[in-house]
Amino acid sequence: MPGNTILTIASSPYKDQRPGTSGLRKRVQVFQQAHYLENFVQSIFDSIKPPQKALLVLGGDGRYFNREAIQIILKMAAANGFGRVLVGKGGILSTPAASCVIRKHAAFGGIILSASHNPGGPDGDFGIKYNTSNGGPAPEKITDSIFEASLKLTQYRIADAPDVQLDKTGDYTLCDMTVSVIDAVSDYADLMESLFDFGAIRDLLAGGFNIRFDAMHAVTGPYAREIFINRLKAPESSLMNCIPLPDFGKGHPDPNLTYAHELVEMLYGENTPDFGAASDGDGDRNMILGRNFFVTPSDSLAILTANAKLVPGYRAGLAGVARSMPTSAAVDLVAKELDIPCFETPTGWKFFGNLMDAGKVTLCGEESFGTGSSHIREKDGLWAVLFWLNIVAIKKQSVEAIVREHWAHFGRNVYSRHDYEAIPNDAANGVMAHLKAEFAHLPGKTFGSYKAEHCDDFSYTDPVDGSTSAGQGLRIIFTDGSRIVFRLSGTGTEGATLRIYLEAYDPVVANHHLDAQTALSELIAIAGRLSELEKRTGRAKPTVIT
Ligand code: G16
Repeated sequence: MPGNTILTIASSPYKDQRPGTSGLRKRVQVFQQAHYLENFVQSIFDSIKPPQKALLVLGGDGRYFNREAIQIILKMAAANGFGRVLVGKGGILSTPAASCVIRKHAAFGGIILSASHNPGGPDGDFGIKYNTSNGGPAPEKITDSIFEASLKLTQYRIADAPDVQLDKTGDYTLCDMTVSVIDAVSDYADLMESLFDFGAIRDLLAGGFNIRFDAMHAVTGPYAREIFINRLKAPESSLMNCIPLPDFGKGHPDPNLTYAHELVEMLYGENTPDFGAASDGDGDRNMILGRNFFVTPSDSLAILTANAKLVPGYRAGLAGVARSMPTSAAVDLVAKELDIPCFETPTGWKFFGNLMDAGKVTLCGEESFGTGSSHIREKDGLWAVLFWLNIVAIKKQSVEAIVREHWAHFGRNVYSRHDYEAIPNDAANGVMAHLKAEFAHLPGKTFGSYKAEHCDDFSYTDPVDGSTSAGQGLRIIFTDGSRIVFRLSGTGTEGATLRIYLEAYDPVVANHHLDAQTALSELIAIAGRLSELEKRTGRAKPTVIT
């Protein structure tokens, strides 16, 4: 009879369930194949081996297929011996809120359903990842073991029970398991209020500082309303696209200059708001804009680090900072001045977890619009927005003035990323193989004003557990510290995405007004020539420039 029966369903492996940079991301139709989601969830449970009656956190960014997936996972959790699952109301939790809830309730782990900034809807993307008890994305040794388990899978366990209602908070029973439907918005907003000077931000806004926050019809809408409208008393007009929709209003919930164009158009021109910000599908990314001014994520990390003493939660000082390898070295210069350690990790937030758990870093960030701190173990979009507002409220300067002052003091790490999306895999692999083969001849060679000094394929040894991650991106480093990095993305769902990261250091204030593409034009041309990109892929220009 439905309600109590645990079913064991025979299944066979899918061969493509290797988690990427951040969990398993595929087209919705792939996840809708028979047993596909179930296989992966069982592989998670088989490899993490939860103790009986363990506590799990579950939620997603609300995209298409979220609800169906939540019900399946709840029934599988019940069948796999979990005692209680904390699930976000409506099945929704932002990624930072999920991390916050895992930590606050000392859960065994959490499952987050999201394909982040990738589009949603029946023809869009879906994703799933496992976070460990520290609230952070599972490290590689766990994602590897999940993949191994997926290749050996023969069956999965699921309760034959009715769906749990998710729209009202409270406790419900599913077989022997309790499902607690929670509203995580206030937990998360409380955490933000404990870190930032809400009084100073409230005064800034009351004084007429005009902001726009664009939730891109994704998960942060309710969190933004609670924080900006209810707690910081910002006017209603401060919020844009704050109703979460399963297809993100047919948008691409990626907070960058290309996809957040509605906000960008608002911030560029005459009489614009003073400050603009956006976050992504699951709320962990951020973009910061001033009037007619874009703050690169790499600069943002450096500026937050340099000004952390202005923020109550960080006034006591920073243990250290970390950035992913392709992120610019702007933060390194600040760390040097503050005399704190600076770590360079591979791309992927999971690499910051050990450093934060060991108390080695407080702030970390990536060029991919991610910034965060040890308050949780995920990057955190609204946190970055509040950090900026806190700095502006204390310094009483515009965003642009704060950035220019920073550049004048530290020099400018001019930076850009060029993405070539949906390239055939063979062509993308061909570019990488060709570059690697060239590496032996490059050091010492001159290209216009640049001389190659060192080339390698970045490899990282975790200073905490000694694990090594090789093959993390091809670097060409020039004698003046400028760099070109080539890397294949681990989050795309169609063909390969080749990312080219370009960085040049310029201490000369008179050059700081230059547009990044202009300032980097010589490096861009060198990257094209060395990689034979156009010849090998047929692509003359990038799909997205950030
Ligand atoms: C994920 C990871 C980030 C990573 C980004 C881009 O972000 O959590 O650490 O920087 O992908 O990765 P890739 O260059 O491999 O595509 P998100 O926001 O998509 O979860």
